[in-house]
Amino acid sequence: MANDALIVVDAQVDFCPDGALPVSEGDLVMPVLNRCMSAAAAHGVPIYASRDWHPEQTLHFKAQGGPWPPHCVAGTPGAEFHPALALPASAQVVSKGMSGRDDGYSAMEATLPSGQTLADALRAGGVTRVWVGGLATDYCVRATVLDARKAGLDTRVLTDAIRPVELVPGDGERALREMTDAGATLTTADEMVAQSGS
Ligand code: VGL
Ligand code: ZN
Repeated sequence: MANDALIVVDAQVDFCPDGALPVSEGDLVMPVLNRCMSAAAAHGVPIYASRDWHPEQTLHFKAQGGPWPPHCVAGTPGAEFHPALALPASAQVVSKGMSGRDDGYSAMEATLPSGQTLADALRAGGVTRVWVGGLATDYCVRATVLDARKAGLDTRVLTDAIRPVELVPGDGERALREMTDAGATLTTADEMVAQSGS
């Protein structure tokens, strides 16, 4: 796991049941992500937790012509990480979707407090393999995984730690196919935990 990183995508209140843009069963990924984060933290694997962090007005929202109801507005309760997500002290938060001019789906373009992008941080850290879970399969997980593949990373999708929005039924399955077509590997939290010792 020496050159690994774990990317936890948008495990936020607004993407869970009762949130502003609810993903069916979105809350069920939290315990699975927690297992992955514990294993990562125990083995010194860097953890990056992305958050959707939008301005009040953005082309991403319906009122400005975008596809989505308002969600994850920076600083609001809906933008908080889900209360069941147990972020280890070592986890680094990266924020995305802040410009107001684009959707900002990919966590690879999210930025650390320093302004460095996750893509640059991974490169600087010599990361060659990433494990990816979170919300939602057909948007931010998909975009993150496709960007990780473009960056040449060995990319493992944690299928039991993701759930789709499915604006259109079948979007989740289609996204998984796009990810594997791009060279990503589907795996599970159990497999990640099992490999963590090696
Ligand atoms: C997301 C829709 C809108 C996501 C973010 O995190 O997948 N989906 N904004
Ligand atoms: Zn968003």
